[in-house]
This record gives sequence, C-alpha cells and structure tokens, in this order.
Amino acid sequence: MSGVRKIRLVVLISGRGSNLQAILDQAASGELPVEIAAVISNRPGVAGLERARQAGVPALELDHKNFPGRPEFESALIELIDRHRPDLVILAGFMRILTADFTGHYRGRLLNIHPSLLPKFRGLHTHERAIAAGEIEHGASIHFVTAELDGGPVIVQAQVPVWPNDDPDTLAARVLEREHRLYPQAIHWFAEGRLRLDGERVLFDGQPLDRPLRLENPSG
Ligand code: NHR
Ligand code: GAR
Repeated sequence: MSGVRKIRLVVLISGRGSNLQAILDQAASGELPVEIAAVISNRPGVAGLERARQAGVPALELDHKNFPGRPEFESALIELIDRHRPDLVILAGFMRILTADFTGHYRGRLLNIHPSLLPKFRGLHTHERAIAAGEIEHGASIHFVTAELDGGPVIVQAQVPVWPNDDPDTLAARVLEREHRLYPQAIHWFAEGRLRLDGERVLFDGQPLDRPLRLENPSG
C-alpha cells in the first residue's frame, strides 16, 4: 500500500460494528490506506463504539431521539462529520434513512453496504425475504448512496449460496463473512482513486461499469 496516500474516513454505525471491526483491523495492519477520523453512532452505547475506542479512534454518539425530526438530526450529523474533514464517509450498519440534503452534501464520497444482491431486496429484513423468495443465491453490495434508498449505483458485490436448510440467521452469518472482505476492498479502491461517481454511473479506472464488480471467491 506504499505510494497510496491515506484518506480520512468517517464511519457511521448503529450497532454491533463487525464491518467497522474489519476496517479497523485492516487500517491497523497497514493493509488499508485509511485514517479513521471518527466513528459516529446514532444509537448510544452500542458495541461498535467500544470497538472504536479499543482501537484508539474517536467514538461519538449523536442520538437521533434528541432531535425533533430528520432535518434537525441531519444538520447536526453533517456538522459533526465535517469537523473531521473526511474524504470518504461510509454507512456500516447505519439504520437511519437519510434525506436528499444529506446525500447531496456527500455525493460521490458516501458508500453503503447492503446485505443483498441489489437491485434485489432493497430495505430491511433482506435475508428473510431472500429465503422466502426461494433464492438460491444471495449476498451483499457496496453502492454509492443517493437519495433513493438502496438505489444508488452498485460498485461491487459478493455472492453466497442459499442452502435449503438455511434460516435468516445462518444465511446472514454466511453473508456477513463476505461483507468483512467486501467493504475493505471497495474502500481500498476509493483510496487509490479508482472509483468515481459520474452522474448515475460508477467509473472504475475511468471506465463506466455496466454491471457491478464481483469480489473474488476465496474458495474459487
Ligand atoms: N439513505 C438514503 N437516502 N439512501 C440510501 O441508499 C440509504 C440511506 C440510509 C441508510 C442503509 C440501508 C440499508 O442498507 C441506508 C441507505 C435503514 C433503513 C430503514 O428503514 C432502510 C435502509 C437502510 C437503513 N430505517 C428506519 C428509518 O425509519 C429505521 C429502522 C430502525 O431504526 O431499525 O430510518 O439497508
Ligand atoms: C450488516 O449485515 C450490514 O450489511 C447490514 O447490517 C449489518 C451490520 O452489521 N446493514 C443494513 O441492514 C443496513 N440497513 P455490523 O454492525 O456488525 O457491521
């Protein structure tokens, strides 16, 4: 990773923070050229905040319940984020819908990880819905965040099989393992300057993607 300048990263979470942990670990080992400037949770006291503290990263709480509405919460959130001068902001299990003002402010430097093979299963409870739909393949996607919920252009996906005896928990665990490699890969590309949002398209090395990239399968 020599030769690539570190980018400043702000991570937004709402809970457990296992994706955050994967990123903290790769940043600490030098694999990922990022400086994690801050971790911010809209839910107080969650496990992800403790993970940040353990790694020596500022762990901040901004409880949305202390604000009268989304616009007020979001202006405070923007102010808090921008104090840390991020090059990139990522949602890692962040569970609040964001308004167009927020997504517009960070356009082209805001990523989300979503636990489905978008455009399938936008929104919540994706594992349950994939099983109910009889899918034989499921996975996770990294996308640029736009105003349209889980509708921004997809950068890269990881696939897993769905087995006949899966329940939402077994399937979620299989997807999560892949998520922990997927987010670092996308962040790495962004840090290297290989990813751009151009209108509604992703440019990878300057070329528009006509379909999402695929994370290599470790077993394949
Ligand atoms: N906001 C915009 N504008 N665009 C996206 O693509 C977004 C976003 C905000 C969050 C993450 C997303 C996911 O990956 C995300 C993508 C929360 C909800 C939700 O319904 C839906 C999708 C996502 C995150 N949240 C409820 C709400 O009223 C609260 C649910 C809860 O607190 O448990 O905000 O799936
Ligand atoms: C992850 O599976 C992520 O894809 C999903 O929540 C989990 C967070 O886990 N995100 C969403 O569902 C967004 N609505 P983590 O806190 O351990 O990283």
